[in-house]
Amino acid sequence: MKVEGDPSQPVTRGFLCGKVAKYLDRVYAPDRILYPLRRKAGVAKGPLQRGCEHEFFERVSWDEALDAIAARLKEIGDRHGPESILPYSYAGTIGVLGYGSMDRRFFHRLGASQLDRTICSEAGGQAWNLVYGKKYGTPTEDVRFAKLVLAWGANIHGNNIHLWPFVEEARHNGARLIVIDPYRTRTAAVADWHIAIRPGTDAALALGMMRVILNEGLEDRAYIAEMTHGFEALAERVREYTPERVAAWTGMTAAEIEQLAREYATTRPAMLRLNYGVQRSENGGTAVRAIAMLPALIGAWKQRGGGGQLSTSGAFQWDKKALERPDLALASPIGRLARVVNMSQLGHVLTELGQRSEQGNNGAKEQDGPPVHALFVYNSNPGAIAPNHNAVCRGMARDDLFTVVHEQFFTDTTDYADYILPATTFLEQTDVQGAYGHYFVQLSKQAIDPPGQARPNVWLFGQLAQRMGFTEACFRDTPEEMIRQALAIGADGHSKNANMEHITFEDLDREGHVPLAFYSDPEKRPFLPYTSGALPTPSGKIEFFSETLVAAGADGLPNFVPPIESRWSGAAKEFPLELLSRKSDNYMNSTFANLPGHRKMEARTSQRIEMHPADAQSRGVADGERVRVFNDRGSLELTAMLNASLPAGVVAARLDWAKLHADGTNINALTSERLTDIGDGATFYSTLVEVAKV
Ligand SMILES: Nc1nc2c(c(=O)[nH]1)N[C@H]1C(S)=C(S)[C@@H](COP(=O)(O)OP(=O)(O)OC[C@H]3O[C@@H](n4cnc5c(=O)[nH]c(N)nc54)[C@H](O)[C@@H]3O)O[C@H]1N2
Ligand SMILES: Nc1nc2c(c(=O)[nH]1)N[C@H]1C(S)=C(S)[C@@H](COP(=O)(O)OP(=O)(O)OC[C@H]3O[C@@H](n4cnc5c(=O)[nH]c(N)nc54)[C@H](O)[C@@H]3O)O[C@H]1N2
Ligand SMILES: [Mo]
Repeated sequence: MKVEGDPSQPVTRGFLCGKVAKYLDRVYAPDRILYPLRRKAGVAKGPLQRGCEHEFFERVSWDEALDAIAARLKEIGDRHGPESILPYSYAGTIGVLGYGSMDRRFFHRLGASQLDRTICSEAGGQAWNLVYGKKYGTPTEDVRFAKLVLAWGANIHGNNIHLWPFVEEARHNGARLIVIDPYRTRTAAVADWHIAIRPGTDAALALGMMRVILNEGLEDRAYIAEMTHGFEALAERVREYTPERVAAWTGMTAAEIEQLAREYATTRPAMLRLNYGVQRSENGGTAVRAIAMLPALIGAWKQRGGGGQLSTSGAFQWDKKALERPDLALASPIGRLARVVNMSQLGHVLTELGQRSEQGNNGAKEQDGPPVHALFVYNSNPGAIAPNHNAVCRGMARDDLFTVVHEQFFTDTTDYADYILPATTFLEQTDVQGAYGHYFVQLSKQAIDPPGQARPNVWLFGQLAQRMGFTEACFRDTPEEMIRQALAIGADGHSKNANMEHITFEDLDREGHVPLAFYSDPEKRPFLPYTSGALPTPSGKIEFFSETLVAAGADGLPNFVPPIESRWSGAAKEFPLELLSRKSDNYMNSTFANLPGHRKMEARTSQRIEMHPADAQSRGVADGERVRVFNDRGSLELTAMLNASLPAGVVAARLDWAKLHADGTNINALTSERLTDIGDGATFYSTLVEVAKV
């Protein structure tokens, strides 16, 4: 058996990233969980030695597990109110059904708390939508026509390999690649120009670039007049951002800022690849908003291959109502939609919620209501990926917390489970897929039988609904019926979703991938987003100024505010180093980290703390020495690795499983639950630490 790319897919073109090329190692891994398991009586929750987890659990049948879990959830709901039950899921699978369908129906009907899924992209996504109304972007295939590719907080080579061949083709035809990233990624290392900006200062740079562009008359007046709103106010604001001031924040020189602005504004087509790196920062929403305005200011959207891409996901309008059935909340014991709990504050939620009523950081929504008594985890590994790891573990270790984890492996999270249920991989289930880097709807058909008794998410939540006595017919829908619902297939056999009206289930079944309507013939009808018509913003235009933000009590224009956890704050006296707690090149967040082949590929940087030589020297640390990295949230030991390409004062490390570290913790022991300025997202890249020799 073999896993291969589909050569007829116009974006992925038959090749796989290094991680997924070895996917069968994962499917057939000897440590895969194959049967439902129950924690043995008397075994305390907490880290279990890797490879020995089985000893602490006993095998049960699916029937026993489902009956017991349903009974426990019922009891907890009756005693504490159903909002004391918290689902926790993210991107284990991003198939439309597997990500959010039967599970949402189940939890709505139950009256369980709703989860605000903010761990990845909310700050950037909401910021982009404030400017453009919807997340469309330059088609990935068109990047080959660009003459300038500006990768801003975007590790294309490491995280987004399917864009890379188009960047290479553009460069072959004379394009320049500029990378703005504090870390010298694989992308930055091969770029024509790597700007190692200081973390969290991107809004200042974008505003500084705008000032240069306007001072030198490089803006596109006709495009601005036709397509944008609030230009005069923005022009006034950017006057404050002189190259000298911006240089002091970003660590660039004034001349570099001017050069970047000129090069960006005078090269056509100019393509901005803005990924989610910038927005994992306290002021990341504002930064993305400011950066997203650049292509509008210079009219870059008008040229094929110019413009920008944060995500193409706005083009996929699934029938979420039919999939998730929020109306079922009315039939729940609370008779309304339940409170919303922010996933990026899981530590706080499990340890403090309901104990004392506290305003979230940054004035975020108050998450009042009962304490959480049941945690239901699927599609996620919060024991590794959630910020403030120590608080998360303290919470999950509570013996009055009932925890179910639907997983493929014994992870940092299953060590805290009362029940572990075996989950399928994407090869073992059928689903429909959208995308965030292309414009094709795809069907992923089950390719193999699930090993052991592994079962898909849709099956699990349908079964649990039966055991809870939920009689609604939707809990018995099959995956194919649910795919038809996602597509809103009407009586004529065609989808009723925007951009999908031409699609039938049968087409999709036959073709595997079908382009969205506006992308049916890109050679004859290239897709140029945001170049005509009304946009779904309040003004119908691209918004430089946002009345929506003003109404919410915020600044209608972007401005630069240094993060609290940055070199400019008082806290930097005690913890002076800015930490980038980055992803691994060879894992998907925490996925794949347990596989020996993937670990080997990651070995060079694994469990290292990369430091500028000056920062190491002033602490008496030499390359290869063990150091303690700490702040007031946590501490872990790592091996120092000197890296002169980092800005001084910035250190970098990578995400790994806590239980695969010698001291049983990971880099998220240091990250905070403070939320982003827009979207209440996680701030993995605004973290202050200190480093000391062990
Ligand atoms: N190999 C691999 N690929 C992945 C993933 C993975 O874990 N591994 N994860 C997937 C997921 S879930 C996502 S969301 C995407 C994300 O894809 P990207 O958005 O590319 O993700 P990040 O690596 O978080 O951030 C990109 C870069 O931003 C830089 N950065 C950090 N702080 C700042 C800052 O303040 N300013 C600027 N300009 N840059 C900053 C980081 O050093 C990093 O190199 O990747 C996906 N692809
Ligand atoms: N320090 C730091 N932390 C980060 C990040 C960072 O850059 N730095 N990145 C953040 C980002 S961008 C993201 S998106 C999050 C990701 O956080 P998560 O979405 O939790 O991502 P993974 O680590 O991939 O864990 C997914 C889990 O789901 C399981 N799984 C896969 N498929 C299925 C399925 O079909 N059913 C079930 N039940 N389970 C399944 C996998 O085995 C895996 O353990 O992490 C965030 N955390
Ligand atoms: Mo993500």
